[in-house]
Amino acid sequence: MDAIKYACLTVVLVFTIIQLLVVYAADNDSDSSSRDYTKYEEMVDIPGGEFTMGTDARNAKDGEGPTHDEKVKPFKISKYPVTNYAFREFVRAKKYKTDAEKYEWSFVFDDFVPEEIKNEIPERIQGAPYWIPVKRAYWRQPEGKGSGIESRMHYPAVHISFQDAKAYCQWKGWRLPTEKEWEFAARGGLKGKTYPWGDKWQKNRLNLWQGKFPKKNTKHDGYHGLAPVDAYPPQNEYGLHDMVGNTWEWTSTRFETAQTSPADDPNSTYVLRGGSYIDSKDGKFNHQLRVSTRMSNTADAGSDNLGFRCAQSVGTKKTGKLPEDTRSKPSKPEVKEIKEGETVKQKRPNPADLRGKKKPTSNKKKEAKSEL
Ligand SMILES: [Ca+2]
Repeated sequence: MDAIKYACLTVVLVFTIIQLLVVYAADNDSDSSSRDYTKYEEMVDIPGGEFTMGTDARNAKDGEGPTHDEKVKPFKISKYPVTNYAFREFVRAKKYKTDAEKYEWSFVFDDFVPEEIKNEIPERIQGAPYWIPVKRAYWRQPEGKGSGIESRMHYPAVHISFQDAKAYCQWKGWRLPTEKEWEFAARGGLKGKTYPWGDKWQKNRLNLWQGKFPKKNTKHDGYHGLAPVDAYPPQNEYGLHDMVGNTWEWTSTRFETAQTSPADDPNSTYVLRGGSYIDSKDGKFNHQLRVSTRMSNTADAGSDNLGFRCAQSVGTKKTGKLPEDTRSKPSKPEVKEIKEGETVKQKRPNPADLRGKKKPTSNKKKEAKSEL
């Protein structure tokens, strides 16, 4: 009898331990590896100086050209984009809720949205049906309910709005880089070059879209969607990773200098830099990836190719203080009963690449235009 008792007790104990482990894993998005993710929070010293910003290329767009002379003071900038691991530390410490959580949805690229979710979402964006507005998609569940970051701690945090990015950097005692600083850093000390490493295109230095967008991605660079922040070697002599490709990154620079809206207004527009995994080598679709690539978006924008990195003025100290949340509260999506034949327009931000193109249309099987 004793043997049976011991056997039962052992089974119960083992079962309890397994349950505890499962609960712990679910609560902590734990990664089984003992990897040191804090190394991705390193800042790099950038010397500052004068430089020629922008490009005179004929296909310059979104104010990328003409070139002009600029000057920046010495500063520091993150070696990598801010990772899921680092962003999670911030969220845990400050119980921070991102704009995507407040809106209760964000944009996910079509290829990563399960069919059953697509079928539930009849709306698409005119000219860009490959951006799907997915409910409850945010940094911790980048493809919506059921997705997670357990194995993606060293991936860039995405679905991050301007205000989210700014709040994270301020909590670290840092700030967002200005656009000038971002480009100075990306150029890595080189003058007038197309890429952070020089003028010659080099494979496997960045994560982009290879193949015919949006139907085919050959993934020669190893990644269909996002890549880990250290998937490729540093892109320049400053040792910076992922400046070009993978995710767009917020800067603190207003896109339209004449904007009079408050800085925290969801409709204020800011410059994004770096391009993302849906951009291209030659600009035949989406943006051409180079050191001067830029565009803008509203402060509340969110999608699975939109992240950030931080900067720091030389001589400042860490405060660890979160700035007062002065954001204009994004109104919650209106929840209305939908009568037959009625359409309901919900308030929602833009995906990274489509400022001002968020007018929804019905989900017809249309070919996406190759140019945004
Ligand atoms: Ca790729």
